[in-house]
This record gives sequence, structure tokens and C-alpha cells, in this order.
Amino acid sequence: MKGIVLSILFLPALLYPQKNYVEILPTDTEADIIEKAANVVPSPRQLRWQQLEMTAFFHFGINTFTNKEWGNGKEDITLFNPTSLDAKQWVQIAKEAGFKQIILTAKHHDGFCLWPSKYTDHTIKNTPYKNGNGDVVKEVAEACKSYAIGFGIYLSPWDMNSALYGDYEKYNRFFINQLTELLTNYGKIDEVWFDGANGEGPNGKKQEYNFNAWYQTIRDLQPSATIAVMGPDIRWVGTETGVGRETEWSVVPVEAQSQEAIANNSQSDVAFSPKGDMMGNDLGSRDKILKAEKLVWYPAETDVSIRPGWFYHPEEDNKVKSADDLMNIYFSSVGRNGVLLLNIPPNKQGLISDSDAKSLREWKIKHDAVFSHNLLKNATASSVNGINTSSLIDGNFDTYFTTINKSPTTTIEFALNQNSTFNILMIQENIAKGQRVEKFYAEYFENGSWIKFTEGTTVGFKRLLRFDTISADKIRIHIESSRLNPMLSEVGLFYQTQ
Ligand code: FUL
Ligand code: CA
Repeated sequence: MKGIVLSILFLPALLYPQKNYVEILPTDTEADIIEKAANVVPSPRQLRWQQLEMTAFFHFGINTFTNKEWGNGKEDITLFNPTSLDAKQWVQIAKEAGFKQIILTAKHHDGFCLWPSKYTDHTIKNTPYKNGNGDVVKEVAEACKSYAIGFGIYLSPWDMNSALYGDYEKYNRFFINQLTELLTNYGKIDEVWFDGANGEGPNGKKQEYNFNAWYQTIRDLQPSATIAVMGPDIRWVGTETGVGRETEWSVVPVEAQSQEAIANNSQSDVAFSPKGDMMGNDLGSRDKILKAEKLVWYPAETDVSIRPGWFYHPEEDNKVKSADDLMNIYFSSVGRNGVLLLNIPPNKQGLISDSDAKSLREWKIKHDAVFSHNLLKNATASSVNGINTSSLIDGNFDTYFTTINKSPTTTIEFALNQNSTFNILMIQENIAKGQRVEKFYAEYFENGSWIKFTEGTTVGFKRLLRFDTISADKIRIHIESSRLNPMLSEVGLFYQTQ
């Protein structure tokens, strides 16, 4: 009898082991579905990636020399001749600005390969660069290793140069061969980025991609690499402006992973911007997940270029985003539960231009001036129904607060040891255990009463909110709604002077 009671008690834990996906059954009640959603967690590779917060893109290739955004596969590749390429300079600038991983366009839609691929002549070996002995993938991979930051590759599924494009068997084999070269000859690869753009090849034919075989190749050769955009691990946020959603769920119905949907939403012609259906305001609310058949952990990557174009164009030297622009982008990407992927395109010399480096340096100084001083650091945290409340301000992501009896609501009060001035609130959920918070607001104490100063919906890995400057010595955060008990890693209060 006792045994039966025990197994009934432990049944929910057995039913919902924490994985990065979960099936919804027709018999599941609303409460079952919420509980399942609350227990979907990132895979180890997804968790590592989310914790990077900021990754950088290097768009570099034949377009850099033809001054185009998209080539057509017919360009004269002998134009490719960077005079003073220095991959260490690229990586050093990115690292000093706070980026933890970079992704290089090994091949863009024009089909030109930055490495000497054996499977086509349209490569760096047939250019004057280093008399045909150059390999930019190798140079960047080695620079990343020496600066100890992650390295990823962008390999365009669409290849406007390949004569095989349009032949299902031959092109997929060719693509896997190229992928294999990149995944075996350059050490550890941390991310593989497949673009959604998919048009016609040189013979006017469209190609069907054997994505599952490509994914299998990556899992076999580089099991810890995340596969982004046209891939199962990382979702394109749906814009290319650096702006993510205010409500950003990393747990979404599996339909969000549909390759067809991603391709339809991406550019099929350079004159068109992404169509943006992926920018629906709500991908993962209760309304959406209650209708789903399967839920997956599929977090948002927010990509944007530091310049108007993805490739370097000299006429854009005075259109580089300023430190303030980059700060805004930080808030609208990382601050909205996304990972920022900022493109910094090297120029024709093979260097990051001074204007880009300057903006990045200035932004980093601003960023650190704000975020190195958490005004709650020495505060006293309390909560009537909280457990581990002090772990909210210990500067350690892995230690976290939660509620007793799995309560989905709570109030946490922070008493500062002096009156302080602030205009930014940060909240982080311990996503290793799931994403749960659905609604919250914050108040400060003044003249005997509590006054609301900000509110939000989802939190996720990181939520940053800006508001008019306040001076107070007490604040509190109300979690109004959560899927099961909230699990919060860190809370911060910061002040940006200008
Ligand atoms: C798009 C491409 O067409 C752009 O050229 C760029 O590479 C961007 C990151 O993705 O779909
Ligand atoms: Ca903590």
C-alpha cells in the first residue's frame, strides 16, 4: 500500500523528466501542459550558447571586393586579394568588446569558398591571395583558439555557383562534403549557421535540401555545435534590426522549427527584406502552447549588422552604428532573452575598419560603466514564501531563488543599505531548470507608499528594463504569474548616467 502511495507521489517527476522537448498528449489537461512547458530545458549546447550573450558575425568574401551585398556566382574571384588581412585583429576587437564567439561566412550565396575546398574551383586557392595558398577559415579559427573564444561557421545552403544546384542527390552530397571539410579540418566548431535564403542555382533550378542528413553530419563530427536558424537549436528572432520581442519564450510549439516556414520568411531576393511572420508578437504564450502537439526549447538569436549592409562597403564608413545605438541594441536583444549576433564586416584590406572598432570600444566602456555596479550587491533580500533569497544577489548564475510549495507567485523585497539612484532593472531566470515567469512588476518605496516603476511579461535568461531615474532605498518585485514556481538566478539594479 505504502509502495503504491509513494509511486503515485513520484509519478509527476517520472512523467516529466527535464528534456529540451516534450510531447503533448490529447488527454493532457491545461495544468498538465503548463507543467510540461515549465519543465522543458535547454540542451547543454543550447545552455552554453545562451550564456555567451553576445556573438559576432564576420561577413567577408568576394562581395567585399565587388562592393555588393549579394553576388551571383559569376564573379571574377581573382578580385579577392586582401592586402593586409589580420584575423587576430578581427578577433581581438570582438573579444575586447565582450563577444564570446564569432561566426565566419565560410561561403555566402555566391558560392565563393574562403577555404580551399576540394569540391569546387570557386575558392580562395584560385585567387591571388597568398598566391593561392591562403585559407581564411583557418586563419580565423586559429585566431579564435588563441584568444580562447568560440568559433562558428556560416555555410550558405544556397550556392549560386554550383552546377550541381538543383540535383537533389548530387548537391546534397556536395554540401555534406563541404560541411565535412569545415567540421574536420579546423578544430572545434561551436555553431553552424544555415541561412534561410533559398533561390535558384545557375541553371534556374531550385534545390531541395536534405537537412536531416546535414544535421546528422554535424552531430557526428561536432556534437557540441549548435545549429542555427535553418536548424533545430537556435531560432532566428524574425528581424535583422537587433530588436527582439518584449515577450520572448524559449519554449515554443514545434511548428516554429519548420524549415519551410523559416525559408518562406527569409529573403528570396536581395531587394526584399525578411517578411517577418516569425516576428509575430506571441510564439509561446499559454494560448499557443495549449494548442501544440510538441513543445521544444528553441531560443532566439537576434542578428543585426553594425553597418547598413552585411558586407563591407566604403560608402558606409560614416554609417556605422554609434556606441549609443549598440547600447540600445544590447537592451533590445540580450535584454529580451535573446543572444545578440552582431555583424562586424572586415574591409578590402582584410581588417576591421577604425570606425567600427571605435564604436565597439566606446560601447564597451559605456556598458561596463553601467553593469559593473549592481546596486543590490549589498542589499538585504527577503521574501515571505521564498527559498534561497540571498542567492538572487550573489553574482552567481547557478545559485537561485524559488518559492516554497511551488507557489507561482511571490514578492521579493530588497532593502538597500543607502538611498540609491537607478534606471535599469535586470532579472534572470535559472533557465537550466526551465523558463517560467509570465508576468511581473516592480515598485519602489517612497514617503510611506509603494510606487510601481516597471513591469514585464517573460524574463528568460536575461530581462533588462529601462525607466526614468529613481532614488530609493527599498524596492520589491512581484512575480504575478509563473508556470509552476519561478526559479530566479539574479536580480540587478543599475544606473546609466547618459
Ligand atoms: C540573410 C542573407 O541573405 C544576408 O546576406 C546575410 O547573410 C544575413 C545574415 O542573412 O538571409
Ligand atoms: Ca545567484
